[in-house]
Amino acid sequence: MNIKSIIGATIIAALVPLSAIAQDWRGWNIHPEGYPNSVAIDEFVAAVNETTDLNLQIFHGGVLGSQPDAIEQVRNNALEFGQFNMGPMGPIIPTTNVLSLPFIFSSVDHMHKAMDGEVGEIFAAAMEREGLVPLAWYDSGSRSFYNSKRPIMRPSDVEGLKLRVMNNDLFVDMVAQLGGNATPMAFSEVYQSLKTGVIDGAENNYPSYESTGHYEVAGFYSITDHLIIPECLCVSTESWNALDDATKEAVRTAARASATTQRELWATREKESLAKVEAGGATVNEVENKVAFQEKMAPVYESFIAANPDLSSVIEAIQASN
Ligand code: BDP
Repeated sequence: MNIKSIIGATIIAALVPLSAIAQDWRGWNIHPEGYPNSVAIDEFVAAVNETTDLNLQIFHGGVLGSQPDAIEQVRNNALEFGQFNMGPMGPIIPTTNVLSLPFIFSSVDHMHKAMDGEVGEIFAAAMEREGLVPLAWYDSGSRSFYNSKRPIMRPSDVEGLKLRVMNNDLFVDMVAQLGGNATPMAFSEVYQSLKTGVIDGAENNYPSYESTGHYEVAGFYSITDHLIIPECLCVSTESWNALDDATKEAVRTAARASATTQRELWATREKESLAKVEAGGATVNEVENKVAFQEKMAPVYESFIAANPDLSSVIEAIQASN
């Protein structure tokens, strides 16, 4: 750009109200088309494009990069929105790490109740300060371990297993307390790593265990339900602040409606995915004594609270919201 065009562009920017410029927003999503989250985001995109001057486009399947990178990109407004799991958010926005503590929620209903109420506001405020505005909370069910070696019945069955976790030291510690070895790894690399034996297993909900084909190469799924982590539909604070109030309202309304859709689709997909992995040869087992797993997590909480004393009130707020 030469100096003339810079001056020209500056004058235009100063004269034209932001709302009058159709703004293009690019969004990140890790899941393939047709996944509950993807369908809900498509609905969000369509509603926003119809009711506002914004022009949204979503890129499914993680084609715009890994989740930790995408979170940074949206924070920096290099991408305008994204649909994120709160697991990889913790290393970037420490308050949100509370959501990655094993067994922090007693059920998915507890998680919804907390996130849709005052507890959700605590996380929203922390995220807004760090460049992300959560517009609505999506469901991600509960996560359990799966591996290619054996069914996990008790904590000692995890000993020696090499397990992939999402990018967050809390999950490394969680697996270590059970005697396993955790490797943080990008979601897109897990299938190949399971297939070649670089890792023995991983952990996830039924829909992701199924959609990724991990059940084909790690056929023992054991219901530990150790993590219940919400997901957000987020927009960069910078893009958000540039909107007028009416547009903000329309975008939020579309996001909330999409979360309702996502949660409904999620409930159906969980059942479908379970049926599909079982039909595909996976063995799913109940864990009789989940409390034994939960008790092993005491040191995870102790070191977390020692390192983040200011967050113990957030843990208490979650426990009180049940
Ligand atoms: C899925 C989440 C997705 C994560 C993925 C993972 O929806 O955001 O990236 O797990 O394990 O359940 O990386």
